[in-house]
Amino acid sequence: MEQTERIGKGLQELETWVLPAIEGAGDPEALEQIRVRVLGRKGQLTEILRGLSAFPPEMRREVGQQANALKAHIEAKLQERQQGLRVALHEGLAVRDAIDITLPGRPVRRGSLHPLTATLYEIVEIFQHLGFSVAEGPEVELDYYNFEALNIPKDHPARDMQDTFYVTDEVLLRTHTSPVQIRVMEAQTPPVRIVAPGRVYRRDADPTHSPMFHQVEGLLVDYGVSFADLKGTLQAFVDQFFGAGTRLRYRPSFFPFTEPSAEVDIACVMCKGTGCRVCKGSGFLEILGSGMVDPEVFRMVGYDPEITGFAFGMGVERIAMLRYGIDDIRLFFENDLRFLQQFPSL
Ligand code: 2U9
Repeated sequence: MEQTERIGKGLQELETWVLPAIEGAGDPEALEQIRVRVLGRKGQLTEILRGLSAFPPEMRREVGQQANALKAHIEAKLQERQQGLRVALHEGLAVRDAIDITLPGRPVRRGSLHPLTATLYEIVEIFQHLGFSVAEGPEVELDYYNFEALNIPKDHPARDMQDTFYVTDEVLLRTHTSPVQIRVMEAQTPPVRIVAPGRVYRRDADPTHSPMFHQVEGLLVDYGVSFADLKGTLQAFVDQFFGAGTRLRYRPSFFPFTEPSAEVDIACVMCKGTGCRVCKGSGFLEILGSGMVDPEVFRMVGYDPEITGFAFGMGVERIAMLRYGIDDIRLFFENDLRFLQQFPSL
């Protein structure tokens, strides 16, 4: 009897602190703590109910009923309070975190084009205004399109300067964008007026050479095209890109796919031709290669033997380095913001 009285008292005590505590819980976490203290695995009421099982049935009945009733009551109160808190939270949020539409907007930080992308776009756009279309092709190319069709057979010494990354003996990363022009000529008849911009790959790495770099190549094919057309087109390009009246110098050269071939220099952008550190005293800067398309190339794409054309190619990194006075090509690929943010308006 003494024991049941003690339990009854315990239940009363429990009720006197639990119910006000539930009412006073300010948030869902506090409510959960109360639930665990009372109804959890080691909670006060749970312990009481567990203790009852040791009593004989007639003693258990009365206190058991009391305990179970209290349990149901507490559970109902917990649920009620939980619901109340949820509503309060919702209303509180609506007031506290509503967007103040009278505040000024947060400024959006604008990005800018990578200096190489901007340079490439600018070059391409100038040729588009001269009537050239843009053609693109795969960076993973067949040996045939990258070399064979450009008059560079398997044992040709020109391959040494264009060693690349091979996927298989016949599949490689293109060393220039010239295979794009071959693909276009296979697909369409003259006239052809295209520029082929894009990434190219070579086994090369030093301050002025990167294993991956960008080129813009051009090809114009029609009947009666001469070297004078090539010179006029390139003069129009440099007038736009480097400034009106930029002087050009043509030096004889050799490429397996053009004959005759020429390397093209501009009068140094720094000293205008008098000789300085940038042009190493020569007064000129090499900017591109060019030539009349070798008839052998036309023969391989099945063009009329009487057809004529000129082609040229330039390295985008090289041109951007000259223009901005950059002395290390790797700066383009390190993505250091201190470098990139110097070209904010590009
Ligand atoms: C076809 C026929 C001819 C493209 C040409 C060059 C000269 C040239 C270099 C410039 C710097 C490569 O990136 S670089 O090292 N390119 O000198 N490229 S003529 O001639 C072609 C292309 C396609 C069908």
